[in-house]
Amino acid sequence: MADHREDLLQARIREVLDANWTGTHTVPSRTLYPHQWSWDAAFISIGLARIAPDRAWRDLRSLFLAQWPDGRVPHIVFDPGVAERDYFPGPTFWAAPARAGAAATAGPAGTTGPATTSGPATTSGTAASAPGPRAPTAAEIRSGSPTTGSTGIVQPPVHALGAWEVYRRTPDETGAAQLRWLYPRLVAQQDYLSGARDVGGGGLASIVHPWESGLDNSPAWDTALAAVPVVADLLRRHRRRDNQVGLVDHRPTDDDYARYLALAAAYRDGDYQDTHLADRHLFLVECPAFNALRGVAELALARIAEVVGGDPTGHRTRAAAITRALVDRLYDARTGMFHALDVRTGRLSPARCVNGLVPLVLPDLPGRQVTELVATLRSSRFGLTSTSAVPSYDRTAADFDPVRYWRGPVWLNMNWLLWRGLRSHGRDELAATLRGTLLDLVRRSGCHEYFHADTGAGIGAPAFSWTAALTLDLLG
Ligand code: 9YW
Repeated sequence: MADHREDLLQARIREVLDANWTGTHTVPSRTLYPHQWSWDAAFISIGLARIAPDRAWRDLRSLFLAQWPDGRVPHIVFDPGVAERDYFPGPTFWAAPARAGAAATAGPAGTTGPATTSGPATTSGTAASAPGPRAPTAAEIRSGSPTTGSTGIVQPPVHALGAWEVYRRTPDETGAAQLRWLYPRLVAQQDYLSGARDVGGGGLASIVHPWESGLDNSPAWDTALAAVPVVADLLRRHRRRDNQVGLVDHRPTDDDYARYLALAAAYRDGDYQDTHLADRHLFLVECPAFNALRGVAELALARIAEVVGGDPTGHRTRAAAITRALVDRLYDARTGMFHALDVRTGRLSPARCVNGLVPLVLPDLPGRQVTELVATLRSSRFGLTSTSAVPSYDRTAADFDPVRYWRGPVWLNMNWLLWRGLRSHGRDELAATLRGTLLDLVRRSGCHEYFHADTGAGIGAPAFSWTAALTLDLLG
């Protein structure tokens, strides 16, 4: 019986991943998201590793072919075959790579000097000084993406973990060759985030837009976002598409959306440069999940470096520094969890959101924080039980909304990260409970984008790639 149920689930998952495969990459959803998204590609590769590693590598490679000379990996790579009207804001709004030219001449990770030189595209020189593979030159990185339209913002760097997971499942020569190609590019991605994006100067990367967190309308951004004026005219000039395809009640509000457009336009109009951001940009936030995933990426890079002949020690040292900075800057002992820091005001957001639990995924998180995060996970605020997965926001908050995107619903990627975190800290029983709850949810409601936080009903896009891929990984 159990086997039959698992077969059915596996078949459904394969259908979703096959239907969303374009031949070069996987889209998150045919209906809502017709291009390639950055952190989606990483999560998807982790599932594909189990059924089609060749596709997993191609997904990661097609994303990194659009990497910018300064090392940033764009949050969306636009498919030139998709009509502009099918996704907003599309290539015309972002105006990259035309605008990217200026960011490129600022040099790798915000250093000065032309990007056309043959110097390494890293600031730490990790890859360049290591005896193994050399970093790609800025020109080489750029040569991959001259015609590809992309956005100019980033998403959480889950890709090194993805690459490592794919290799771990198929540790053959093909996999090693893929790692050799990816490694310097992954290092350049990390260097961009730890260099140009350390706006607060404390060792954590700032996001310049809520979209960079991947948790678009999370309450974690509410206080920082309040500083961004709502320019209604922007919404009149640009028609939203997301709430025509998805339900209005589930999507970010118009006010939030107007702020998103204003922030994206301001960053674009500054040619995507990261210099003097503190003086001119209205949204600069250190997200606990984004930074925890930077740490996880360094640990994955240490494993990859062992295969490709890089320097694992440097990566481990950097991972430890990120964990320390997270605890020092973003942990609040009064709430027993991490919070987003508004770099402009120096204040932690009061909202208790799922991104504040994600640092559990760091294996070197100190015992005190682990114990307190686990207690928070089990408290009525997040209510992890055998019938209830972890919602995206505090269930007891007055503005908790079980259907509105990142303001309440259950998301599979966040729960998958927590599942990994619980296991890495020896909380096997709770990890098994969470796994069982997630598998039941997907069996019952399908591979939806997110799930109603009270009823578990599937909502958002119905055939969503990362839900399918990560469920495959949970199945083992
Ligand atoms: C958007 C694609 C993306 C995810 C984000 C999620 C949503 C909306 O969908 O963003 O239009 O970009 O919030 O995490 O990458 O699945």
